[in-house]
Amino acid sequence: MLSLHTAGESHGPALLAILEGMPAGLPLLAADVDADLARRQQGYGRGRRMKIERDAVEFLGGVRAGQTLGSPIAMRIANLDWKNWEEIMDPAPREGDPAPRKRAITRPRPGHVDLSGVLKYDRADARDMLERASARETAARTAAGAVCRRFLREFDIRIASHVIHLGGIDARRPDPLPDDLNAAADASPLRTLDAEAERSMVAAIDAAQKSGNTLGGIVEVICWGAPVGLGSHVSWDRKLDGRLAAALMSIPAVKGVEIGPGFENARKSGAEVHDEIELAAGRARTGNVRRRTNRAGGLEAGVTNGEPIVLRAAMKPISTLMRPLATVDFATGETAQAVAERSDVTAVPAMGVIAEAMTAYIVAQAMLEKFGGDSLGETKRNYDGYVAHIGKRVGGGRG
Ligand code: EPS
Repeated sequence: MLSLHTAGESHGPALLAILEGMPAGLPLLAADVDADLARRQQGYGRGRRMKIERDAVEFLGGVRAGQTLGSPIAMRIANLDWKNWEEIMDPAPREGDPAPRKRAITRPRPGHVDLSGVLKYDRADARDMLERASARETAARTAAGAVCRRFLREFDIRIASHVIHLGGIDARRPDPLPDDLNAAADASPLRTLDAEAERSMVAAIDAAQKSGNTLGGIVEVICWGAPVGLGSHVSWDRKLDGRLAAALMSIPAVKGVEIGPGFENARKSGAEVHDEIELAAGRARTGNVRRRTNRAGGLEAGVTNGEPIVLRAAMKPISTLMRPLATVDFATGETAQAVAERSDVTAVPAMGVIAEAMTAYIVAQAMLEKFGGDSLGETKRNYDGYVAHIGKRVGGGRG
């Protein structure tokens, strides 16, 4: 079972990811990972922190001579801002401890972990929680997702995303989407494909910044090339739709996930929603059939049906406001204004890249569950055998 752990605080020395379960023999370069780390750092509306960081991966284990070894892949991403925070984040005790250190936070932000975290973990300084709740952690997930993306590429599975809404502004979705969706989205400062909407979004971000406010939005993630049969209907926790939804929902500030046009489908009748099936020669990976439409978003009963997997993730506005909301100082019990730490106005474009990473991780996990293998060659043989078999199933492979 492919598993992922991350560690590290936002202003600590580094972020770490350990990805276990990748087969041996996968070609893997730091550049494969760094490309996605750089994409995650982009996006109009981010704060000064992104000017400090230059995210780059260091492989600490699991990779040799440009190939995976089958052992846990350990990755480190340095926090360049650490040098400004050593005194505050030092793991060793310092004089004055355990009293709260400088920059202690006792005025919790509505919408952040601050207050629930202080109560739950019984800490005096909300920094003990917020440093880990920070979306900085998603750099480690992005690194792991990049390894998964490299694995999926061996099976012609591609994942890309674009921003379809930001701060009250909808972006038109071109039909068909560009062949290289990520290249087109990455060329936009907001990772959107609608130039007019992009201009309005930039203006909305500038206005929010001026008024000390923040903005949320929605991204669409698409995964092409997954074979029919990933995930399973047999048990609730094996359903791939549920696993993808949980993975996307776990991204900081994501409060809604949709598979295909899930909410719109609920308002329609069955005849308007379900995707009719027809024969399609030359598509062995999908059983030589296809759906005339893809309103299921590539998933039926928690199982991939061979059509593109289409996911949407909705992100609330960032909870650190420069014009703060009312709160209670938990040290004094007095009414106060929430802390206003340096932050971003919006991070929706970055969230799309993180959502791609989480999707890559779950799809890679489902691929390895189905096809297994200790080496990439073994996984490929298992995959090829399955595809050759399902290609012959419907009508004896007439397609
Ligand atoms: C974040 C606050 C900001 C963001 C950060 C997430 O950082 P800082 O507190 O250092 O200004 O820039 O995002 C990242 C550092 C990142 O790499 O995405 C928060 O509170 O969640």
